[in-house]
Amino acid sequence: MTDKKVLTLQDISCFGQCSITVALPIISACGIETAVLPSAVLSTHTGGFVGFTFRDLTEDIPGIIAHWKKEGIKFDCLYTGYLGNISQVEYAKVIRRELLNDGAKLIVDPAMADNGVLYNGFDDSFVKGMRKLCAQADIMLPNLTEAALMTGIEFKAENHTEKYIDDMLTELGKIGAKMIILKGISFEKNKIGIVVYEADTREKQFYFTERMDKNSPGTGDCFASAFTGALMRGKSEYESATIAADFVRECIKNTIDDESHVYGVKFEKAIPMLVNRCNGF
Ligand code: PXL
Repeated sequence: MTDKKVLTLQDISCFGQCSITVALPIISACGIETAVLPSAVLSTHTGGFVGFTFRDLTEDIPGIIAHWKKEGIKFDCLYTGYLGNISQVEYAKVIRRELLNDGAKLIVDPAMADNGVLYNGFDDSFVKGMRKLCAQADIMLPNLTEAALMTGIEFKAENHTEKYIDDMLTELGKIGAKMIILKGISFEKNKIGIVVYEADTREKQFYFTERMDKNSPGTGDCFASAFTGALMRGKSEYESATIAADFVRECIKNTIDDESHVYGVKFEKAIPMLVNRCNGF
């Protein structure tokens, strides 16, 4: 039997529990081999640290792709996250064409904004480029801030109405991704959730869980990684999204009592739960 292989394109934030440093252990915990294509190297992530280093690795990407091509290396999924430079969208397209097996998935987490604002260093042209990458995706995983930026609809943090979410999904559906998993929906004060939306059929399925009173960088990466791992283990998109949502809730639960731990979530403590869920327990 051949197991699925994932390639993830995102940055290495050397410290800070996000991007590749969470994607590798999480997808591995799901039982799935993961290769990395680092988009940039930063000393830390950009959400709360000052004076971080940043090295854009765009120049290294074509040589890496060419070598893999020569070796006949192929993947069953390309999962993209934080890009070091918007020109990397073109390389994601090349990888999709040349390094993916038939039936492989392109999963795009448009990691560029949260809590109503763009991450440090990103601008409108980055949003436009990310929208183009999302257009190619089988599955895109925006949070509400990213969805608002890509659709031009106003961002609302909470107290959402069904109409607000429906309008957002209709506009997101026009981007071109086959499936949209929109995160950060809140119809009730103590609940937070996601909707899994199929663009063609307009079918939507919601999932809600307990809202935790803590906002941490890296939770989007934990979600996308657990989702990717579960999906590659053969779970449906909806089940994978529920596993990812529960996993993120557990990550935050394991962090909430430590007030000094503000830069990320203790995802390591929630890995046993993720392994169990991937194994069907
Ligand atoms: O977790 C998203 C993320 C990834 N990579 C870098 C970031 C952030 C969020 O701030 O700064 C470098």
